[in-house]
Amino acid sequence: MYFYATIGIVTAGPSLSIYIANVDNNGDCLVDLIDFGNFASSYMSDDGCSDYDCSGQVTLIDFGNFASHYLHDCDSD
Ligand SMILES: [Ca+2]
Ligand SMILES: [Ca+2]
Repeated sequence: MYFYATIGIVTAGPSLSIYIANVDNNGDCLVDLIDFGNFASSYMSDDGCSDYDCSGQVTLIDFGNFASHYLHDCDSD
């Protein structure tokens, strides 16, 4: 099965897999210590789910992005 993703006017695909980098990586609508544990386990790896700036590696910059959303929920801006 192939997937397509449309963001604004850009359509990407087909792709066999899609990585969505989201600081709420367990999808419970709260960025908390559980998400930090998941982030920390991928630190300095190439895990696309924690590579928020799409640099190819999970670094301190990605941690900064994570930290700026810590304790945000689905209603946060
Ligand atoms: Ca979460
Ligand atoms: Ca990165």
